[in-house]
Amino acid sequence: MKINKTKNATQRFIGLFLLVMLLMFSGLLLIMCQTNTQAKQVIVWDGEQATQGDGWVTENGVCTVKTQTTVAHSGTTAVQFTFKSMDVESEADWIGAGWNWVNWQVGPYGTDITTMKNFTFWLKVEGVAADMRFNLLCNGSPALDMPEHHTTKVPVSNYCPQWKDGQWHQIVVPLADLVQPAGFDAMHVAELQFFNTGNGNGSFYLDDIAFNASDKTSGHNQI
Ligand SMILES: [Ca+2]
Repeated sequence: MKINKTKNATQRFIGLFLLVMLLMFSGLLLIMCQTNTQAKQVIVWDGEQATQGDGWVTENGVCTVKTQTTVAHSGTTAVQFTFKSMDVESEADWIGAGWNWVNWQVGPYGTDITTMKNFTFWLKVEGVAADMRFNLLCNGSPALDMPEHHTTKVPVSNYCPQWKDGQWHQIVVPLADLVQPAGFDAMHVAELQFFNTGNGNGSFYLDDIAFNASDKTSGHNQI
């Protein structure tokens, strides 16, 4: 009888020990997964957690770029670029803007994208737009906005054909498509530049501007 009691106690101890080990292992796996997920994305502007930023607009049209709290994808804040072509007959009357998330600091300021695979942002369009093309700009010293600071431009429609339907879409662009010229500093990327490349009268709303290292390399998501 005493032998059986000892045996049962030993079995219970082993069972409890295995259960504790299983719980610890599961917890460790969960932490590793969360850490991995967090490491795969860097949000450079969302208006709520990442709030530093300022914009510019071209002068060949009536346009503004600013944060506002009426239309947003996350939280209550998004960037709004409003545009109205001055010459409705001219397709060359493109107008554009930029959103700089280091507030124009010149020098080694910006986002290191050397380990990232995609550039992503959420976009909603109101009114009439032609085509939206965009590129990234790296920081530079002593002058900003030099030719070597610009990636190539890509059209949103390549990644999201229904981008003008008035809904929010997440645009996912492989960084390989945004070709970096010689002299581009991928360790200090600081600005998104975007253009309505023709006649238009409306707004682009942008939110949750980010980079990620996800293997999903192209396309869009919709809410
Ligand atoms: Ca937001």
